[in-house]
Amino acid sequence: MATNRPLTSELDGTYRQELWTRSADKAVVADRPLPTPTRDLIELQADLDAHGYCLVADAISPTDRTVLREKFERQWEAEARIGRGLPSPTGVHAVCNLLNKGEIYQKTVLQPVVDDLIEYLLGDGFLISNICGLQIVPGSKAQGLHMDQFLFGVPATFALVANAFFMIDEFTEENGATRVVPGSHRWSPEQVASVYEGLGVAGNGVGENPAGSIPATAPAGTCMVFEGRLVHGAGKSLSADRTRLAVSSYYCRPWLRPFVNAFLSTPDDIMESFSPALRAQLGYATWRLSGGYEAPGMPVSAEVVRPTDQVRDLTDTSS
Ligand SMILES: O=C(O)CCC(=O)C(=O)O
Repeated sequence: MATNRPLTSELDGTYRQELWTRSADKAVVADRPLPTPTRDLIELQADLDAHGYCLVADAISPTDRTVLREKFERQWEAEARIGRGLPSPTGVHAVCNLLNKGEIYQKTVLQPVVDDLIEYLLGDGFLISNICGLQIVPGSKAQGLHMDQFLFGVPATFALVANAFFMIDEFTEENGATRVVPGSHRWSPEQVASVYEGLGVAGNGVGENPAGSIPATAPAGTCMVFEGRLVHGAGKSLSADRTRLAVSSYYCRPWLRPFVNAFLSTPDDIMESFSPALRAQLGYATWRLSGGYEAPGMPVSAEVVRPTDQVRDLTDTSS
């Protein structure tokens, strides 16, 4: 199981060797079939190596899926009412920073098999970057194809970020299953550049499903883990009445800045309610020689300004 463990090897050079081994692209079996849902870790890792994504079977129970769907929809409506919803150029309903918004989200994303796969991609000490809900609704347009790590602006031949996409509904082409380009994580810089010509996260101007991509279809309850170099994008809704919800748990390497700053975004009482393992994934742990506080020679900040208007669970009517 993945741990945010301190290594004794950080200064003796074994760590550099370990990082290099993790970072180098693995040799892949030619013509490996596209991923199908499984819980076999070796198969899942081989799918990640060959295709840039894998499908973890039976990651969320039907009962939890019902609770998650209902809770997400109420939270989205409540945030929209107070003007805190994320703007979406493609019409998707999105809610950010879900760990603030109900305990069920911890249970959903903290799973040993997912941690193991994220550690396989990003190494130990990985951080939660953002946990959000993404619901494609009738009328949602396709997103432009993109790589998640493109935002860092640094071409890297290894994964900088990774995503665990919990499918709360069955993913079908009709309801807007995520579009993927299998194997694109091993593309050359020239191939990657060609994808970005005229495209972008906001869409390709017409909102149609992009050529060259396939829908990552799978039963409800599956978790699609994919790495930051995989070319992908949200699919277009072709349905008049069906929605598609995913809880996306997005991670980064421990030396990158997460999308959401947990120290500013999580009120103290909620942070204190988290397990030490979860707090470590939110940055309450050192990694190698980084991430501590009051390190020798480091002045303590003179002023700490911590917001108090974070959005919480707006579906909880018990208080
Ligand atoms: O919702 C999806 O299928 C993909 C979303 C995505 O890639 C994004 O928001 O960047």
